[in-house]
Amino acid sequence: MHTRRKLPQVEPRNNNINACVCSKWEEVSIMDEKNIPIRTYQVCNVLEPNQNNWLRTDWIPRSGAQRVYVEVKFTLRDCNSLPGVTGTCKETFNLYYHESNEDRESYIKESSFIKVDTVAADESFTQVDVGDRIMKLNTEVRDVKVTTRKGFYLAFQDVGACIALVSVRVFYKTCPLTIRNLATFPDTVTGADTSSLVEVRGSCVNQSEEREEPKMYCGADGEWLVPIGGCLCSPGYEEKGSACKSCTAGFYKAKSSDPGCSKCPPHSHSLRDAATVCDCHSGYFRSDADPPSMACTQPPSAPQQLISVVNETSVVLEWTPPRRLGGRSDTSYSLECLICQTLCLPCGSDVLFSPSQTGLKTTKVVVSELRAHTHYTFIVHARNGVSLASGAGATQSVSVSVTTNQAAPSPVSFVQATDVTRHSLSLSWQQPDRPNGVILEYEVKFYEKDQKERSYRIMRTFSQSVDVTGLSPLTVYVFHVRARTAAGYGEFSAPFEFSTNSGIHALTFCTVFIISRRSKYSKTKQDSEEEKHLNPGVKIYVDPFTYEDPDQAIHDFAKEIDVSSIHIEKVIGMGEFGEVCSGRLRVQGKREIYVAIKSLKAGYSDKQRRDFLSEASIMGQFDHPNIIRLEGVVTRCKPLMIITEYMENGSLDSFLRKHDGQFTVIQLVGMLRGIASGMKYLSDMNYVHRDLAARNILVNSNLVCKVSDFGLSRVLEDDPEAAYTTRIPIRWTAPEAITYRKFTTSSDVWSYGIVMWEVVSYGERPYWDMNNQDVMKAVEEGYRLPAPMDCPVVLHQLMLDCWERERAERPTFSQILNMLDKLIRNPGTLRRTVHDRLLSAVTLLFPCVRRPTGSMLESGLGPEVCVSVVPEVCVPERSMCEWLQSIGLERYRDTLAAAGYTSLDSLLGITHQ
Ligand code: ACK
Repeated sequence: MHTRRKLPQVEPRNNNINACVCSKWEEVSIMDEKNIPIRTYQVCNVLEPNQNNWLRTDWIPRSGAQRVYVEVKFTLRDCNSLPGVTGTCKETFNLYYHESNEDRESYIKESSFIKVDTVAADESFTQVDVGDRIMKLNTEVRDVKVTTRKGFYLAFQDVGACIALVSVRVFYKTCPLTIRNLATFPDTVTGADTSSLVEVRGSCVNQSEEREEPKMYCGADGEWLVPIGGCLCSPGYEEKGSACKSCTAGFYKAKSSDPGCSKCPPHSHSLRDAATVCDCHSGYFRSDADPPSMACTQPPSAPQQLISVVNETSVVLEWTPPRRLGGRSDTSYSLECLICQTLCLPCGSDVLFSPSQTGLKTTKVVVSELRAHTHYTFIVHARNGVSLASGAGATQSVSVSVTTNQAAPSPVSFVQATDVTRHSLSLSWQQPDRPNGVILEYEVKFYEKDQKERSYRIMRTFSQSVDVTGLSPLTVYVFHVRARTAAGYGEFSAPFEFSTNSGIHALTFCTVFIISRRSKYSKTKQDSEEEKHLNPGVKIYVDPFTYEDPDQAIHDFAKEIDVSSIHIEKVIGMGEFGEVCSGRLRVQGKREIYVAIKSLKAGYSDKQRRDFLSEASIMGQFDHPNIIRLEGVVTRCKPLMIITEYMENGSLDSFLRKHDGQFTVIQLVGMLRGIASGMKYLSDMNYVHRDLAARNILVNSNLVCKVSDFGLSRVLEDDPEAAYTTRIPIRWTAPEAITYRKFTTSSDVWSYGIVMWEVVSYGERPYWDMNNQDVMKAVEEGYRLPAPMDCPVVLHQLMLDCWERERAERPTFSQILNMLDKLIRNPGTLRRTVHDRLLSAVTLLFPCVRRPTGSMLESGLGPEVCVSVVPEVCVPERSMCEWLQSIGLERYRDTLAAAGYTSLDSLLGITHQ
């Protein structure tokens, strides 16, 4: 759609169109077809040749137009209808123009005009038409480019026609004002050429903004061509018609590119028009990252069901997501770690959180590198995108307090050698970075580099240095050091290599013998365990708890048995972790054997699994006829099982009780010998049993006794309170092990003495029904179990030796074994019992003595007469005391006194009955 702009209309009037002075144009009034008078310019000099009549308009301002259109309405007389005009009559006229800035040019030369066109009539009229008053009006339009001056003149040249100019209309074209794509395009004058396009930039309508520069081309014919770019209604406004109208209350528009106003999302509202965002209802929030189209949300409630599992110095924390997530899905958790003594302070940066401490998407974190045996509080915070939003308040959290366990020390990281000679060197090292408790001792393992680890030596020391002797000259040794706390051994250090010196300069030897006879057993130093392992190739027990992965230990030391090869027959008892059954095991290629099957009851914890399997990891390292043999384990299916050889007679204590008095002394000593042999093997392996008791010895059909039950060693170490709980076998345990947990082979020797007593007394309970406190007190004060009935003197003496207060004074298992072997070889030595000795002594002096009975029972020291009492200073009944001392039976002084025998005279009443 285009518009035609009129230039000042050129009516054929004298005041604005003028004929030249010589011109024959005349202004004439005529009637049109409807009989309305109109003014015209006419010329009709058809009879005269060479006509040149000019009619010129006034100056027409261009008004910005570049191409003007001239519409001429005229009538023209048909030459043929005029008689006698042949040759002179014309039926056309010429249209000229002349551009000029001058609006009042009075005379313009003909030659200054430029011809636009020769205009011919479509229709001409005749005399008839005139008579009929038919006006054959022609309309011709011509366009002309006018670009150089402010205005122009038009001129009509008649060259001999009969014309009447009825009207001349001069106009230009514009593309009209329009709105397209929310951009306003102004009324635009078309271009100068018929083919030219005028590029027009639109301007965005009110409350809108440019999406892309709005442009449109205005064609020469006044028509707009396809619009380019456009505008979008601003935020808060939407397009209606060709305008932008504001969003009403309850609606919003956030971005100009949004299609229109939208209803406020849940938990939000807009009270005013033109809202670009809806405000959240009270208690609801929107994070910076939330789009305005998202519902307003809330922070999450606290995480739930926080549980902690402590594993040495690591804690696994697990929780369930908050009950209310606040309408969001971006809940994350962060962990606060506090170390709590009197005050709770933030944990140090050395604590590790896996996968991380903050920004957690999972509900489980493993916190490691904590201090051993320390109280910690962990707070788990739940957050989401609006937790920090203004006014959202503090995050919701849940907390748990835990105490870490004891843990093995970290590895020793630095070892150095000084004072290196050809046969020795001094090794020193630094305490581990994380001792995780009091370091009880260090273990040094070393071997000749060439030997690799085929044979090695072990030394133990309480200090951070040790003198290593007995080395070969000019030899490279590899050293590893590890520390031990109550929680066990840490890992060995990395290897440190040191070489001994050459022997060339070592010409002088100085040997010093220090002979110190500490006791009859002190020739072998009980604690100098280094000496035990000087022999290359001696196998050393490996504590499975030093393995980071307990399953690795079990695979290193125990064979996995296919459950299908086990045939369970019956339940034979209840163990600490579950039922014990008997059954048969048939391994391919081997004969079927009877086995005992210990199983781990369902619902066990990780720790219980570890403790249960640790027994197999320990047992699997042993291979001795007096140690219960491990056949294998079942760990790949449930229940977990430990399969051992079957011992037909079950545990020794109940077996002896069942067969009270039925064995010869030699048979009993044979049993004791077996146990001593098993214990010697264990001590050679550096294994401390800690729970040696008749109930933990199993007996097979050949009366062979085997040491079993390797579960306690760890239990005691794990439980710092063990000494004060019922778990510690007080009656069997050496005083130093009870009081300061000094468990050694020497404390096992003490327990062995108790086992001897149990064996000889056919399963009697040590210290009978005395309570543990009284037992500890009595032992501390020097009381020792008396010889059981018919106890060979030598055996009771051996028991007493095992119960020496000073552990270094106790015999070694090797010595015990030698002694028992000697006794077996010389059974005569076993004949003399403690009672015989007492009675014979009394009888020697007093031929008719009476044996004390009832009064002993009443004394509360036991049912038997052979109560052993550590000698004290004999004061009141000197002669009696001296006499007992002289016959080596001074320990019976109190027993005799309690029974009323305080003087030698009173002994005269004792008889054999
Ligand atoms: O005294 P018992 O018959 O001997 O009852 C206990 C019970 O299982 C719980 O420990 C018996 N027991 C344990 N290991 C074996 C085994 N290897 N052979 C036979 N009986 C066993 C033990």
